[in-house]
Amino acid sequence: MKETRFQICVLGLGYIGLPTASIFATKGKLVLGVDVVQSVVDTINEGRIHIEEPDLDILVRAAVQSGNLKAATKPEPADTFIIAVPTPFTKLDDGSLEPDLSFIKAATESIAPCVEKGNLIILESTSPVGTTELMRQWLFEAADGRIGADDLYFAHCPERILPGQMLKELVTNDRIAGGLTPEAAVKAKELYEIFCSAEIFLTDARTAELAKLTENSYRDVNIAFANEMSMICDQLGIDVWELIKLSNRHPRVNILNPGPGVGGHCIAVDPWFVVAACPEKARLIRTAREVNDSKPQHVIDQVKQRAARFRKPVVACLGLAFKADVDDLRESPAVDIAVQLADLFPGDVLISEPHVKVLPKRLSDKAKLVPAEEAIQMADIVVLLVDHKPFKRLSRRVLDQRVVIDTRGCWATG
Ligand code: SAJ
Repeated sequence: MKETRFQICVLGLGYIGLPTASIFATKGKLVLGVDVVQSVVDTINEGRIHIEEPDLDILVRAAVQSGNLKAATKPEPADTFIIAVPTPFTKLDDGSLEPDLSFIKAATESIAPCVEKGNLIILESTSPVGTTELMRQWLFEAADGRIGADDLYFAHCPERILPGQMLKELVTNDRIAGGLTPEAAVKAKELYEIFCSAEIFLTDARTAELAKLTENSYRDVNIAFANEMSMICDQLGIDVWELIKLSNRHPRVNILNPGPGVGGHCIAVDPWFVVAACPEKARLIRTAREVNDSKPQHVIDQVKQRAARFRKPVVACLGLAFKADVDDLRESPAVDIAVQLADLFPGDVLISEPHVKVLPKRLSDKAKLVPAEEAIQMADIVVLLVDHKPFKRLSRRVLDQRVVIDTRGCWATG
């Protein structure tokens, strides 16, 4: 890489930061990607990736080989800084989650020695309302009088890309540029226009922050409706898949799919940031979270009920990921269900998950990882937890003589 000043510095090289840094680099920008984990930095500098996402390896390799993307553990001066670090959370006694902004604060403080008059600072991490303002405050405190209050431009530009389709959506999704000032929003828009072919809407930072949380809360509420209907149907002995298929024939009804619960690091988490900000007002959002969080226990109760007629049932759990065709096990209801079933039926739980080579720690000494056909062949009860493509393709004949609990409607006939 030439000895030169970087144009863009991206902090956090995970699911959002890495594709973003790489796409800017392939568009000719000189990009420094920063991550606190040395092994992540080394992997990227070798042109390889540490996360699974279709075609991300090709993009990163191209970016590194072009000489425009370099990774490091420390930031350097640049024109623009993009903060894309995770927003972890703390679990409270009532089951709700509270955002933990310590990673955003640390990333902001780490750029304080590098920032210069005229720089644009963008927060991409999903954040509670007011975080961009806090970021400005943290930065000025850390810069210790080296820069003035009006010297920098701050904006929140939330990411909306869907895991599994990230590279396509990075380019084709509309975006929101929310500035602490109108000038900052315009500057952010101009930056994303480098690779984004869709519309970019200008707003203020607080609206942009809440827009991101609103999108994921909206989806959570709609999935909760589907999950609630599935539990009502189970009680009434009605096939929920047929019910939804028929109801969705109404021109203004579009019910989503029930499942074993809602997982991932976004939809199962972000609505709580709204609840934490306005607990008295966010009643529907809180209830939706509670409904979705109650679904794993409903599935376990179904298995217990169906297992009662066996002396020592063998249970096959198909899938651990938080959704179909990804390897991400974060906040996955399937993992919680498998762990509890392994406790209920010690030594008799088999797991099939085509996207992992070893079971997560919580399961490794309780259950066995085997291919799907083998698990089904040995099982009395088959619990489908994730609708991965290979499970959808299984011949229905292998399920004959088995008790089948299909939480995703993967084999629904309705
Ligand atoms: N799910 C259902 N039923 C459905 C749809 C989803 O049970 O009908 C479950 C999935 O199985 C999974 C969870 O919901 O456990 C979330 O999956 P998802 O595919 O709906 O969303 P994510 O978490 O992969 O990505 C979401 C997206 N947000 C919206 O669709 C509003 C994505 O656009 C965001 O960028 C991402 O969150 C994020 O980073 O916030």
